[in-house]
Amino acid sequence: MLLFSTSLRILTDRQTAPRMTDTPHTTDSYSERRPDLAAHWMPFTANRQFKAAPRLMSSASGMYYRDIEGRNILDGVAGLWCVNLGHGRPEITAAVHRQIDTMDYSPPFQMGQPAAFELANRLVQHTPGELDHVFFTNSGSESVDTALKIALAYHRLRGEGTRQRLIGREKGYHGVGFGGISVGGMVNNRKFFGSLLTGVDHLPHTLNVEHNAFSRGQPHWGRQLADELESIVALHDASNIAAVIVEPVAGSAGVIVPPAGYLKTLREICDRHGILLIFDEVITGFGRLGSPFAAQHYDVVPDIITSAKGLTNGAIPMGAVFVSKTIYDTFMQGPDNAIELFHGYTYSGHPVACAAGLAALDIYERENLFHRVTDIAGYWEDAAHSLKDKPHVRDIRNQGLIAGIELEARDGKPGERAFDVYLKCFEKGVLIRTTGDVIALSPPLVIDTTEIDQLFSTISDALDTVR
Ligand code: PXG
Repeated sequence: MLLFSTSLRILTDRQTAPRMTDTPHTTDSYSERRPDLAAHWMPFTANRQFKAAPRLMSSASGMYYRDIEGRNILDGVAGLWCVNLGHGRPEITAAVHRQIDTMDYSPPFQMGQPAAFELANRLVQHTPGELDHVFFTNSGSESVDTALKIALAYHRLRGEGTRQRLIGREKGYHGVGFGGISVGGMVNNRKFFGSLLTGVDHLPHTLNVEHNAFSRGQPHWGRQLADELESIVALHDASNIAAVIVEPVAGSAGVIVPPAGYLKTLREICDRHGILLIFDEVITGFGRLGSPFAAQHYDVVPDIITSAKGLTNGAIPMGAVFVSKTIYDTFMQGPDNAIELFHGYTYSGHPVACAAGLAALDIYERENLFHRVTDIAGYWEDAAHSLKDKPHVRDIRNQGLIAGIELEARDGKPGERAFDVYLKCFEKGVLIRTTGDVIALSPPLVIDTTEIDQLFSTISDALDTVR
């Protein structure tokens, strides 16, 4: 009897529960009220400045957010480089709802659930070369740490356990785990946190405004910077180097596009010395450059790709690390009952994240969004470079559906001018992102030309008014 009444109650709740898609603007929702801001320590945020003048989003649909004041805000950055399909895709909402309703969680160690296998099989249809195995994580940072650990363990399994050095690049961003900040090259993300991983070295970054200012797409100067890897190999000896990790296009450091030929040269040098090449595609993956991955766009196949963000359209946290068949097979040796890799997360391949990933992948495929950027990249490039003669503009860089507009810094106050532009754009209903004095743009891949015009004309007006 008790059982019967419980299930009856659940049924009734289900029947009367409002559908999520019907409720984004209800006034009794906590998302509409201004909360007490005290307790939340916000990430990568000037907490005191923000809390004195908060910007609070309450709903999102398509290309637009709405904030709690009811203002529509064009999303020029796909949330944070992640909402590639635009906001509020009903198929993703429905898939997440269905999955959480059917099975909220199941442990990923020594057992599985079908969606993780299905998602892995579907994803590797879009990866380059022989990158046909997937390890699931919950973020880009975890993907990076996973990739670095796989690289180290791979060499050890092959009897080359001296290959322990990891090579990153100046200005690189690989998330915030200790592995990621060690190979990363953004000083503020490193300097507070002690001695980091040992045995890390860095390539020089490839940003050079003197040679390459206002390059459209890939700059022509700078391929030779990849040769610096040979110097690093000469210094440490290849037998001590496990992997090189780079972002194909650096995002967080302010949009740094690889010089023509640079990534190919890195690949050649890695091949020559048995070093694994890892592409961190957390922002370049999932259609951002007009191919599923930057690896295809640049025609350079790495040994490992790290990803996250666009994988689930940002709806549910998830990351994925793609590894080559060679790497996977190296682990699949020894006794069948031995765990091959002592690594994983409670939420690796979480069923709800997998459901979001599968629904997102359906949309990428059905709407051809892995390739859509090729159609609009030219318009995007022209629109970005139309700001060339605006006040304070020092450089404009672009690739795929990414643009970076670098401003001259105010004397002694780096980042302040760009942040003023950010605030002005927000007031005018456009969300951009700034990193230092670079405005970084990366809208959802579904942006149309009218919205591109709105984005750049708002920035243009803001540049005319900031001092
Ligand atoms: N690698 C790369 C290349 C990234 O861009 C990460 C790793 C870490 O991902 P998670 O999911 O752990 O945050 C990122 C994240 C920005 C900005 O400056 C970019 C990211 C994160 C925060 C801000 O636009 N990318």
